[in-house]
Amino acid sequence: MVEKLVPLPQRVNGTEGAALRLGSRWCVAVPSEGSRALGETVAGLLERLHGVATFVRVGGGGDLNLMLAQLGADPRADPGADPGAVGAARGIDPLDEPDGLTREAYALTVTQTAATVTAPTAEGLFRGATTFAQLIGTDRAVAPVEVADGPAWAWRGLSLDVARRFFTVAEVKRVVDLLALYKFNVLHLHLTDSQGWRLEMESRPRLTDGDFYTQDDYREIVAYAAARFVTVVPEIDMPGHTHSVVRAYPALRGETVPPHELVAFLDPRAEDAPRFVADVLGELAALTPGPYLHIGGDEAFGMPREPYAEFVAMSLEAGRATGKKVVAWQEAARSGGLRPDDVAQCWIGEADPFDAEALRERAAPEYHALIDLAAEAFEESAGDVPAAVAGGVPVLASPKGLLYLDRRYAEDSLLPDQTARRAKVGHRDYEPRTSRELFAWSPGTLTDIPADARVAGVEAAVWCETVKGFDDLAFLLLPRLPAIAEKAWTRGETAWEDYRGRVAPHAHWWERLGWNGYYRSSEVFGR
Ligand code: TNX
Repeated sequence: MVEKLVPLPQRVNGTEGAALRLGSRWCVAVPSEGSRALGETVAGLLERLHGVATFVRVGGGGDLNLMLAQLGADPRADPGADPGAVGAARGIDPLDEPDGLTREAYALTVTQTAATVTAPTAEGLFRGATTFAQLIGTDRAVAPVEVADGPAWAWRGLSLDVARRFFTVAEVKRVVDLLALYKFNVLHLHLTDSQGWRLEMESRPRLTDGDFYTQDDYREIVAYAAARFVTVVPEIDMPGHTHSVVRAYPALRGETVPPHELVAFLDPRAEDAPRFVADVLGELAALTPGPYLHIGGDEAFGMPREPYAEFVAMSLEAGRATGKKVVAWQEAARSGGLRPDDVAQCWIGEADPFDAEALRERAAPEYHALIDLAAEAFEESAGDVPAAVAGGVPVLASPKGLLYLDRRYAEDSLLPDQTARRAKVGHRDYEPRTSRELFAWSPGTLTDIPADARVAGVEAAVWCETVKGFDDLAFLLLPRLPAIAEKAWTRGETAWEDYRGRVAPHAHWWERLGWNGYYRSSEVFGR
């Protein structure tokens, strides 16, 4: 059964004795009324993965017992603080000091009579429960085992592009389910881009003229994620990627004429710009219990340096005025405005150099000027991450060569009819890679990140220009996302062959969670 665990825990020891044989109705026991909501979330997960009715009891005597206690202590000796308002939309800071990593640690013991997760926080209990869920066999037996576990990296995220392709609240919840199963703790929502602004703004109603989340929808997503200990980090991407903004509020374009029609940026000197930035970030902060706002800042191609820096400074100030910390794409670090409690998200990587020549050859002539602007911008980006590191700003690793999941697969499919989709889904400018190739790295030794950087953690991204529906999303995320979970959670390196064998049986759970569109990779599932 251990052979199905992804991400692999720190320590797993099989123990003597008979297996735990689960019946036809399961019970999750929680320590107090205050943690009933946590129990319900865990019960729901077990039901959905295994198709067995599961109820919650306060006290002991469950098939799965969740016990709040310091690790290493007798679980009964110190019931600890109440896990509190679990299920309420609360905001966890993945980089919280001093107990960042230990907050998610847990111990799991399975004996012939019951399973018990012990952890000092509700979050740790939840992480341990997801491990238990993966240990249960199709025969409902669990081999006796002792697991001691905790994450290698504090920030383990996925950025979801709901701007290029809108996903319904129910679909985003499905994404959260997947994140929770693999112990991710951040859902970064890329809420705005040139193609659309996807969150209702009471102060600027014209922004949302297509599919969008009402503020209540957004609250619902945040609460659902919080119940699974996933913090939503919402992004409003400015000053570039803003056709949707200037379409609705042309005055924000200011005097500067962008050098290409595919480029749009906001002018910090436009009369309404400061109020606009303060209003949208203010509304976003008010809706977001988590401690971070992402202010974007990427790819403002062709925007002169000075207004770009001014705009970023304006966003930083407005973001901080809400009481939140700020995350920004690496370009925003260039002007030195980020602080040690902010986060710089590093995405431009050596693994995928921007090859202007090759792109020009393939692109129609009207794109050539744009490619040149991009090339210029990427050249300048070399100093971004060193600037962040020099300023003591933690770096979030999202190198696109490894962590952008809008990349086509190179390996064959088990099913011939998936070949057509394989050619369509995923960014055409990226080299296709096999799942195995994408497994060959480790967060501690990324060449794109200076050795003296404070690494916040790892965040994958799935950009959705090529995604036409939920099945396309499933196709890009699975089977690759769990591999990233293993990089982010597991300490030390694991071997591909071993990993492949552990993840292949998960396809059954993906289907149960509504992810039937996953790629039937021959490399992962065998031929
Ligand atoms: C770069 S990553 C972008 C996105 C695109 C993506 C395609 C980043 C900060 N900007 O706007 O969707 O490449 O992979």
